[in-house]
Amino acid sequence: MTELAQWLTTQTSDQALAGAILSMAAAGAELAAVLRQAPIAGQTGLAGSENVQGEAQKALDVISNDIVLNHLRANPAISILISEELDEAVHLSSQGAFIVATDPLDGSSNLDVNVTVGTIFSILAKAGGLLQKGTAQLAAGYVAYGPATSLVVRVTGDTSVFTLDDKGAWLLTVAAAKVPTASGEFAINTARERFWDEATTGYVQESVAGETGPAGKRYNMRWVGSMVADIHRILMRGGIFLYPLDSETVSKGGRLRLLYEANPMAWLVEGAGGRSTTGHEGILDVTPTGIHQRVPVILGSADEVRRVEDWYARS
Ligand code: P6P
Repeated sequence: MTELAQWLTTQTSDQALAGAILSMAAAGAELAAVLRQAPIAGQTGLAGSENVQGEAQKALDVISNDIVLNHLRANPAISILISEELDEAVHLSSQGAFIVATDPLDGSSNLDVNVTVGTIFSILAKAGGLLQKGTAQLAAGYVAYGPATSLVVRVTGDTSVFTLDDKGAWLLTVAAAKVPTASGEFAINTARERFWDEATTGYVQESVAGETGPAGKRYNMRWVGSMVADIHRILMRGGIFLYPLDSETVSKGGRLRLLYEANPMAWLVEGAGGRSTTGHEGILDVTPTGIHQRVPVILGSADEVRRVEDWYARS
């Protein structure tokens, strides 16, 4: 089976970029081993600190960020790290050509109940500065710590999936992920219905109406509460993920972060033939205003995303 380093030679001639991806993959492999033992090591509790978002940090949030930081600090090609767990961007190397934006442990509130979590990353050229559109990404990926440990990564071609074997090698298991254009599965936190806008309400009501409504087909609903888990399902079998702007999140611009959640996930999903939107523009077209900026996130099967866009166009 093809290993990650070999696959990277078919995706880019930039060995430093390949090396940056390998550094994130190595951090993911190290973190996978830590997570497997965390309940035994008593590391699933709170760290007693808050991140820049004002959210209580889990011990593993801090440990994950340290593991990523150590791997990136050891790679002179990485100039700057932007992390959900760090208030400011961290300068690592003056001669490095790349910026890495990461959520080191997304969905960490699920750790106590042993549900899949992940490390999400986006790689940008340092020359473009900290606030670049998602279309400027050089590569993006995530590590999903689930029944298997998966690395999903895209440079500018296919979105591919690697699985960590018992010797620590990343083996190619899906050469080109394809998000089915049509789907009968939506992912949204329906407990937030009272905050939704007209477009979200309209789309969900149409979907729930199933065969009896305008969608004319039956839908199912999934919501893990861990973006990496929900997006991986969508990449593998289709569906649509919605964390739209609502009356409670509008003051912050949304719930999920642009640079290290929305942009990398949109890069991966669009690389697999899916579609992404904030409701009003493609996620990758958003011009960032801050490294921790939040945006509405709607992405997945193209037909479903277009139905949501149609609702926004009408509302
Ligand atoms: P809610 C996890 O905290 C996260 O950032 C994403 O991984 C996940 O999709 C979302 O928040 C869950 O949000 O409001 O359902 O708890």
